[in-house]
Amino acid sequence: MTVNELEAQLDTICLQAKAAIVAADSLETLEQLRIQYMGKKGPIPQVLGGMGKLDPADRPKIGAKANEVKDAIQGDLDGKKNALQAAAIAAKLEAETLDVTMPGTYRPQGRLHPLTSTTDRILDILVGLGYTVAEGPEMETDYYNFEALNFLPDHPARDMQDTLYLPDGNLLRTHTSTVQIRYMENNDPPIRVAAPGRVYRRDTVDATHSAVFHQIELLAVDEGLTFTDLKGTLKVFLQDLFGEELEVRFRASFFPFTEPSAEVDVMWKGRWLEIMGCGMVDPNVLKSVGYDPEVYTGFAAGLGIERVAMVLHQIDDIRRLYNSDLRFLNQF
Ligand code: 2NM
Repeated sequence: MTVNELEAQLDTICLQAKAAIVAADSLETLEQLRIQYMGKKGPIPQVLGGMGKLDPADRPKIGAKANEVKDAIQGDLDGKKNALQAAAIAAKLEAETLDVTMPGTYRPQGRLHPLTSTTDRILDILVGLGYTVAEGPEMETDYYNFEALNFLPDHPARDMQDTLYLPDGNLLRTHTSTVQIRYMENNDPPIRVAAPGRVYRRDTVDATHSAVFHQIELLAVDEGLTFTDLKGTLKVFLQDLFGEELEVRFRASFFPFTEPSAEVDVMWKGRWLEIMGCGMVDPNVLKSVGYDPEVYTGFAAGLGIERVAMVLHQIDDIRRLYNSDLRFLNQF
């Protein structure tokens, strides 16, 4: 081979390499080209190997030419590598762009069930009056549901027609007074306690009756509490719940666990509406929890949460509160 032929070979290698680098479209392809053209087994060392038969005076010329070609190819490899890396970053940024003008994902607004908001509202008022909130089991014994509350053994409410009995002889509580008994057993007077919760009656369901409904009962036991304290407490409570100007009246009634007992009516849209039951806790009830009725007196009252919710929101059928119809619930 002559000097010219070797130079021509180096020029060809250089042109081929440059063309291949321009065409490379990924960093992987570019790395393969680097190994192919710049590696020890590449074409340039091969050309240099062909210098053996050359006049020693011509060898430096070819050596210098080979170095020029290597530098030119390396320069192109570096330039292309930078370009491909920049393009990769630009593509990533483009893909990750957040378009803040896109419409958001629609999530329907949740809200409290009217029974929940009514319960919360009533408990807020009672807590404001100094009452503690207490809860208890829905499955109860005859003792907590009836006996401790001064129901005589043959009281009609104990009948299977009114109360849901379980096969083991226990029952589903018919009022949350059970919670008051448990609370009195575990706390000494003075006490102020409010018991919200689900209660069960063996009732035929219609627009105003449900076999499962909700009650809040309140109980205060202290030295010297009188019917006057009961009336004042309930009047303040009801005026907070229904309005400052509300007219309230008490009518004599009967409950096994209170004596005297009364129904509480409120004047609402021009008529008297029965809204609560109440009374002075019967001495027998105080005795059954170990309170001395000669020292302590108490008053208690109970209301149905459904009834309050129905009055406040003009709901005509109690069943609307249970069948989870969103067209109804969305109105609250
Ligand atoms: C009512 C009406 C009158 C009441 C009585 C008691 C207890 F446990 F102290 F005896 N708790 N709640 C009571 C009294 C409940 O609901 C209509």
